[in-house]
Amino acid sequence: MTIIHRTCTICEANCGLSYELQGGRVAHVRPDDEDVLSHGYACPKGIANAELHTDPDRLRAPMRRTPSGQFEPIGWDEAIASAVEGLKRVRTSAGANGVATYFGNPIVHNPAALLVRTGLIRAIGTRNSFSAGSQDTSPRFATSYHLYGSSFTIPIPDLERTDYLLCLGANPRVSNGSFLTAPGMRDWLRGLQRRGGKLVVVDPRRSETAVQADEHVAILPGGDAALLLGMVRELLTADLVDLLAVRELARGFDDAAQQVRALDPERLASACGVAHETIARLAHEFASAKTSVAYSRIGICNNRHGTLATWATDLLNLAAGRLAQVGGAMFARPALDLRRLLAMPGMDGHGRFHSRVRQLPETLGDLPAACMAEEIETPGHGQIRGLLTYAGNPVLSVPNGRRLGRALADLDFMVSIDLYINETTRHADIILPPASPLTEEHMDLVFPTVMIRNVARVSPGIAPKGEGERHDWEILRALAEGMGGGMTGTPLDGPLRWLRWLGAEVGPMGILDGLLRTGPHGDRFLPVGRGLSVAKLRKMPHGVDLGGLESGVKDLIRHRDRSVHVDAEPIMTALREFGSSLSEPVPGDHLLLVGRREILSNNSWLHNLPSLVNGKARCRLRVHPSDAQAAGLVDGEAVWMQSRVHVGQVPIEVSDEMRPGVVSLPHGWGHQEVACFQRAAGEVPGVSINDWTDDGRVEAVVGQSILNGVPVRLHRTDPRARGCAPASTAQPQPMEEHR
Ligand SMILES: Nc1nc2c(c(=O)[nH]1)N[C@H]1C(S)=C(S)[C@@H](COP(=O)(O)OP(=O)(O)OC[C@H]3O[C@@H](n4cnc5c(=O)[nH]c(N)nc54)[C@H](O)[C@@H]3O)O[C@H]1N2
Ligand SMILES: Nc1nc2c(c(=O)[nH]1)N[C@H]1C(S)=C(S)[C@@H](COP(=O)(O)OP(=O)(O)OC[C@H]3O[C@@H](n4cnc5c(=O)[nH]c(N)nc54)[C@H](O)[C@@H]3O)O[C@H]1N2
Ligand code: SF4
Ligand SMILES: [Mo]
Repeated sequence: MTIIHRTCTICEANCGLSYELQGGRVAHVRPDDEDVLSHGYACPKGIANAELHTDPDRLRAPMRRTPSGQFEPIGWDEAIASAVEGLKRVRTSAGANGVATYFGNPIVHNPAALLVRTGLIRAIGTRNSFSAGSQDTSPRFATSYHLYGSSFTIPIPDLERTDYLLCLGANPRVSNGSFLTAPGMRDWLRGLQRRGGKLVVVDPRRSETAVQADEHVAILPGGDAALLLGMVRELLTADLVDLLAVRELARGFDDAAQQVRALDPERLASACGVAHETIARLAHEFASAKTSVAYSRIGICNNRHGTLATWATDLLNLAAGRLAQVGGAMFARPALDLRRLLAMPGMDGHGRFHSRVRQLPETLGDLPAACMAEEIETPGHGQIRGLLTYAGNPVLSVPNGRRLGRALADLDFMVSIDLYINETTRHADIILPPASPLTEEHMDLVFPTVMIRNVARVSPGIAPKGEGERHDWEILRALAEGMGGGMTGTPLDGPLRWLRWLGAEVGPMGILDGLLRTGPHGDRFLPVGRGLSVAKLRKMPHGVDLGGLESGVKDLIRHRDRSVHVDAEPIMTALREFGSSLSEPVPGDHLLLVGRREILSNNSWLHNLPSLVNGKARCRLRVHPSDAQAAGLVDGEAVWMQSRVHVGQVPIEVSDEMRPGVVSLPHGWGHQEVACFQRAAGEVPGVSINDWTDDGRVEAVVGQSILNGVPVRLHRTDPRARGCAPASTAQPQPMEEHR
């Protein structure tokens, strides 16, 4: 029996797992008790990694789509050549922007692929690059970019020491934390409470985290900017702002403060559906706790005021003197720092170019995915006619996914790099499947920037990849080279070419090794000393702990004056517009749809692993009893839900955990169309929430998809029979329209 310790790369918690191998087969997967980060925590998805490794429906060979919509296996050389030929053909006929790329969530868990991604996009030469960011983190990136000068300078709550955690739009008990890598969230939160601290959860649903909390504030979806700015306003009017801390750290606070003071507190209260007295009390508690921190995530980002609310989270921390302080919002200083790569020319930024049809801005080089369908459908120079997707499923993950699915079917050429035939990749002409992710050596690159402690780990593959199989990065590199480019598309390409010429092949691990060794804990290539290298980490199977979070942020700020720029223009504009929107009446004749996550799912995948989908079907719309009664609905019944872009049926679950007027549905379901390719998922298909979400309306600063707070109506019978049909192809609306 062999035991191999390896980081789980499914979600952001990055838990350490132990794989017990017998005769080359995985006999058991357990949490690694000695892992320096997770100390014996893992969830059922981590344990199910072994099922992913052996899933017979996971693709083992490249596939070509046949005219009948089925797939046939082909050889690697032919597959890569056809992919390159197809992409080049579109580039010749439609121009470089005619070839789009979409990189899905799992790339952030694969540092080698992430390093090669830029090289491929630059080799294609397209500006039409899309990702999961606009359904996830773009508001956080843009806020950090404007405040601190780097998209990845991301404040995280000091869970280890804080006395007061205000958690908004996140459900870490289920998600295990997002932009907050701290495995074993239940224990972190219990630790806070045991110290006598307070956990306040702001969520329109009494989530699993809210159940554990000391106080649950059932906010109106989309109301967080109003709540947070209301709290900052209270600090200003009650003279509770830590002016010393603000002057020391920031620039432009007074201008922002002036605007916040001018907001009407009663209007703020009605915009978030939380009483003014509660907002004021929360502000006083926040300021008077020994230490405190506000933390916000997805529920806030994927919202009509996503960037403004994310900025307001940081503003509250700053105003109360909690930014970069112990027990407050702190910053990681990892041994291997992604921010050094982002600092290379052309990598980081926001608003440097815009989409063709709707003029939506890029963030970190990617355009908002809400405009993918219209960029494919709208004729003209730069129209998308070819697409490469990597580890993504935008048909289920972006708003109005059905419309995108129809658009994909109309492309001239599409290639996908994925483990499965899913709702998106089924439209590809060629699918290139990587070897099982468990066969690749892994080193944490993205998540150390948001880790609760600074740790460094290198994990081996649990088995060699099969004969002729390729890792993701090898596939991406082959495509980048085929399209005439280099490996990384950064200034690193020059030295790499030199080394290759000298006979030394440097792959992604070599680049990471170089970054590690020249970083703050690196060995600087010296033969003796305590410094780190990949070779040394390979001998530390549970990783190394380099200490907890340290206070201060100036060393991480990339603005020349080393201060936090509170008054960045795009956000000040959003603040002014928000102020004027407060006088508009809050429409009230519909329900608001929000999303949720479940412990056994990870976005749209893992639904083909039997251990994660057995039991009761989980894709149900939760409805408050009063709303169910008003619509004449009973528990378990299938209801017709109508939004601006879609009408369809979904089973309901009546639950008083919902704020009245708000309904909730998990995302990532809707597998009917791939039932023959993913047999277990096909048994419990569910429906996709993103059939109902609207690509026509986006958030104002970054063009974020609005996936929470989507207006819907519930009907007992098909409303189309009565002539109330949504626009079948919704026309996009200008950004300003939906404030
Ligand atoms: N088990 C599991 N874990 C996961 C994932 C998964 O799919 N399953 N996905 C991973 C990924 S990719 C990510 S990005 C993270 C996300 O992790 P989190 O950011 O923690 O996201 P969610 O668990 O979706 O929790 C969002 C919460 O916001 C609430 N909400 C909705 N609208 C609003 C609003 O307007 N205001 C407020 N205050 N709250 C609102 C929802 O009710 C929900 O409880 O999770 C990661 N971890
Ligand atoms: N309504 C609503 N929509 C949402 C969200 C929400 O909260 N509500 N959340 C959004 C968020 S935060 C995210 S991150 C997105 C996620 O959405 P996407 O990033 O579009 O896709 P995923 O559902 O994560 O699907 C990942 C795909 O990658 C494949 N894959 C997994 N591992 C690997 C690998 O190692 N290599 C390769 N080549 N392929 C791999 C899987 O087979 C799967 O097909 O969804 C977003 N959509
Ligand atoms: S919480 Fe589960 S899925 Fe996420 S890293 Fe840990 S074991 Fe893996
Ligand atoms: Mo995500």
